[in-house]
Amino acid sequence: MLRLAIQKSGRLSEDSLTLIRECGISFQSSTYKLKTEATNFPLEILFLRDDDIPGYVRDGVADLGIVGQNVLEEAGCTGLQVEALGFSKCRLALAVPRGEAYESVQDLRGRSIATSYPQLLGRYLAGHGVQAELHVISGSVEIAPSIGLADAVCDIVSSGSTLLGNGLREVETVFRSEAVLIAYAALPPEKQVLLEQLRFRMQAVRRARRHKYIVLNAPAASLDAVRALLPGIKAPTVTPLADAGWVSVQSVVQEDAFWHITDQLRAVGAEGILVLPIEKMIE
Ligand code: PRT
Ligand code: ZN
Repeated sequence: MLRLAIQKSGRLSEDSLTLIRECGISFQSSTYKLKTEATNFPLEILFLRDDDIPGYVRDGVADLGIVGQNVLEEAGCTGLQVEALGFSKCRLALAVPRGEAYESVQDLRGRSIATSYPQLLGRYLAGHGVQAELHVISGSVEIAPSIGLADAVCDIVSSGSTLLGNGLREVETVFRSEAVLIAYAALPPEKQVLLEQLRFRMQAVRRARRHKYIVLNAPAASLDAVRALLPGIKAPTVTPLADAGWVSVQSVVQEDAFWHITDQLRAVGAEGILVLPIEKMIE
């Protein structure tokens, strides 16, 4: 039985639960339960504060965990990462009051900076040869300059609206982060096998999210041009339509290139284009 620690309630929780469910793993969860067992995979899920997850996995109390890279790095546990998961993307950034002149990180020499990430920030500043005074606070970091606690802040940013709402301007990216799967370094072989099964499923889910299934009609004369645009996993499926001179083409296309490719497909005569989500994708 694998024991996986995920965040109980916060920004990682919902996406972590969705990923596990999309891996075909069923379990019951409720707000009050701090652990649950899957019904169709040897997996126990623990619900914890995200800050506690790296330590639990480092010490082998949990076999696996899902946590932000920012928390993992700050805890000094980077070596535990086995898989990037592509959600909860954010950055740890330095910000200064909006009206203040700022040219480079050298301007922070001797200034005070409020943060919950002293390790990551300390390493970044040392890397730039800057000595500053760090005020370590555990939350509401963005308020620090306006109440005279610090000259600048270093905190997690995703949309940037919290900085904006507190009269701050983002000036440097200290660290880029996303959710990652982490594992105990000394998993016994039988748990290692289960971990590989879980990773295989997670990769299939993630690959599916990055792709779409596309079905279209095209003049047979355009088939070479359509094939060049839609190489598919191996090759597209091509079937003749009841109308002579036309074919139906089915293939897979990357989500981020989709609109660009669609424009090009239309330019070579494709029509009746259908796009469908893919649930799992195994190459
Ligand atoms: O209770 P627990 O300790 O488990 O949770 P927490 O409050 O420590 O963490 P939580 O749930 O806020 O965040 C969990 C993880 O989500 C973080 O460690 C990051 O890896 C990731 N993440 C992604 C974020 C954000 N986006 C984010 N925007 N974590 C925090 N924020 C906060 C940030 O601190 C700031 O206050 O949101 C605000 C900024 O957001 P924007 O959109 O206004 O820029
Ligand atoms: Zn936390």
